[in-house]
Amino acid sequence: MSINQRFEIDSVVVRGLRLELKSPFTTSGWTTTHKTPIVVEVKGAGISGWGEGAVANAPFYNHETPQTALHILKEFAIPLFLREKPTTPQDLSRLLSRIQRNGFARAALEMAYWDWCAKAQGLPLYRMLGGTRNVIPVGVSIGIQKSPTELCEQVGRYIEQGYKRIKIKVAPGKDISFVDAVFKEFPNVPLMIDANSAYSLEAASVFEEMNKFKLMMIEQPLHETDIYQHSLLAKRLTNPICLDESIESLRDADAAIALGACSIINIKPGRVGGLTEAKAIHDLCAAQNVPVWCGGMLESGIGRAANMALATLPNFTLPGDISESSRYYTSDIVEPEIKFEAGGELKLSERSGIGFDVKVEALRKVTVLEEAIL
Ligand code: OSB
Ligand code: MG
Repeated sequence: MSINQRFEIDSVVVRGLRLELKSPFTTSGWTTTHKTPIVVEVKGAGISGWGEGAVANAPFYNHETPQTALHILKEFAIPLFLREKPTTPQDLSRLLSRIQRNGFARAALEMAYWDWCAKAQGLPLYRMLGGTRNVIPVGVSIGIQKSPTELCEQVGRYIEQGYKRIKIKVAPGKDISFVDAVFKEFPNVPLMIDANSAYSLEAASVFEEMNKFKLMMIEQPLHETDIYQHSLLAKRLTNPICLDESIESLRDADAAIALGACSIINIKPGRVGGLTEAKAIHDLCAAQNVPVWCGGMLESGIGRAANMALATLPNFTLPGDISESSRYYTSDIVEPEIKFEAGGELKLSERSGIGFDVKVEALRKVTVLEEAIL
């Protein structure tokens, strides 16, 4: 594979978007009614590379917000990129690792450069990343519902649409009865739960109670900095623990695995600072027999397409949170829309880069802020 050897970028455009969700999405800690990603466009040689910083609207998932991502991008990440002129996305990733944390901000630029470089080489992003298949299985994430009955209605709907596993959000008081209701109605459903850091170790006996269920995994039961506490909890559980918020880097993944804090990892390229770090975590997990899957952040098609590419790597053996565009949005800003090839399966495009076109007019309509940096 030839590597792009010249830096040919003329400008970087940052945009703040506002995308209305079809219906509110509720986790243990917050409700989202609209999504506000930061989209980066890297321009040069007649090519646009696109990357989405899928930050949450408020600092309830991790520390970042759209405003902090903009700040980091404009004041630090983009100036470093334009000054140092890295010729590969891996070099850019290394350069950006000088910036502490702020993964979503770094990822927005890094992912845009992956897309640009893949397009410059005429390669699909998934092939450039080293993907080994062009069809990926996906699951769905269902927010906290008012009652177990309403949750079961939703679960039934998504099973019918073909999703290959169901994830339900849980919170203290909205946990065991909801899981119980789902298994009563759908005894064989591949089911997992996600607590988004809502429990303390002291309040974690509810997860021991869940030893009576066969869950695919329990995602992020404790606080993001509770790596040690997760290792204690894991010893008491029959269901595997999967970490999301706790893993912001390869070093975190290494420590969590070594401590026995998790036996599965949810990799979100945004949370870990981009596709290079995501791939490094994937490789470490593969070597340690820790399965991984690609998480989601209610992305637009830009972020979703990159997540699809990442999920073609061989150790992504579990269905990812990469739903169809229509799961969250009435229309997407990419074409074609992200849609199942068959039930619960997404097929990668053989076109170069992320494999989808950004719809200029649709993008303009949802852009609330735009700035070019030269
Ligand atoms: O914890 O995985 C999470 C959405 C926003 C923030 C955090 C999470 C989620 C989801 C939905 O679970 C994933 C998706 O479908 O994009
Ligand atoms: Mg999660």
